[in-house]
Amino acid sequence: MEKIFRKRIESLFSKLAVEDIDAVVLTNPYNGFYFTGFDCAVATILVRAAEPVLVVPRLEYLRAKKETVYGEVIGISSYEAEIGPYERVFIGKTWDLVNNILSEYGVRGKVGVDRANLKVDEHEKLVKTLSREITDITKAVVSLRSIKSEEELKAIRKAIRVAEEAMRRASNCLEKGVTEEEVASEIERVFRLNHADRSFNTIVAFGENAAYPHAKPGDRELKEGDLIIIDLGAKIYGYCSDITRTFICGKASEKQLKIFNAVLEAQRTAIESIRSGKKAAEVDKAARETLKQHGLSAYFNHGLGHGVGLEIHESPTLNPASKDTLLSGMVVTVEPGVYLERYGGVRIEDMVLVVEGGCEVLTSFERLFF
Ligand SMILES: [Mn+2]
Repeated sequence: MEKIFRKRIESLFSKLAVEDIDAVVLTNPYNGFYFTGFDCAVATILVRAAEPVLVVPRLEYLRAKKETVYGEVIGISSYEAEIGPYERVFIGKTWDLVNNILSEYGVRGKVGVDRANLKVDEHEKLVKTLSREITDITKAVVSLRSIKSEEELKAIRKAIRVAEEAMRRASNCLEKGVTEEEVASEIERVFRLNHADRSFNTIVAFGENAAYPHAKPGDRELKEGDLIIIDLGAKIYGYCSDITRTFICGKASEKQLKIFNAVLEAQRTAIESIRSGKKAAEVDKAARETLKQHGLSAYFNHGLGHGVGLEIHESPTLNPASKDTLLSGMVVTVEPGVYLERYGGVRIEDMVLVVEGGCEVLTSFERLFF
């Protein structure tokens, strides 16, 4: 395990080599997790050729000691209080502690910070306190995280397996009279019993509620003729999965079939267009053009997809404005949808792994149920 994290830190510094950066301070907890295995650090300090130092809230100190794969842990508290004999706690401000640590390690040059995560006033405080040149290294971290290693793919595949088991369970619950909340709770029971968490709030939407891409499950009961959107994701070892299926209660109407088949075709066209080197915006366009041919593109009100990893939405982004290029090793969703006010909606979402010359569809749950 330690080797994996060491390698990631080395990769980061070799990416930053041209910028002459000797130390990095990460404030996004997901970035911290990626380099140390602990998910809750307020600051993760990486100094070239040294072990990482994690600054964690005092109450997380023991868990951090246990879960951090390698490196030092220091608890932080903003107020004076008695300290336990086994604790290492700094009383004061986070940036003061970070500054002390950098000085201890003799860091005088430029410091890289994942600035995208920081609120403006926090960034100002950081600049003042560190009194060193600071440079934004968000891009380097984002691009490292977007390419998944074998170990990460293993975790993602496992998260997908649990998600698909939950989708199976949910699809077996779709009897008339069941509520959205009841189906959502069955899904989350499957997660829990498989040592998984949810990657995001589970979506179960019946009938007219399926017109809201991010519908919240409520007490709506399932009725004959309803479109049903279920969007769920499990999280295992920190890694997320994300899958959506659309079902119909009873017999599908012609209009429902027309929408469903258009979305399915848009998804297929987009998936077929994916390969390493392809512009993400082009893949979005492939789906949008297909929906246009069916007169439905105006009802596709979100982007085609997103990267998935430690975060449910991460780089790259697949939408018309995206500047991202898909590369081998990226894991992305492909999720076209059509939503009609007061009627309902259809969305079909799968996860794919970008490879040379194409992609591997990681999700395997059937898409057609009627
Ligand atoms: Mn998604």
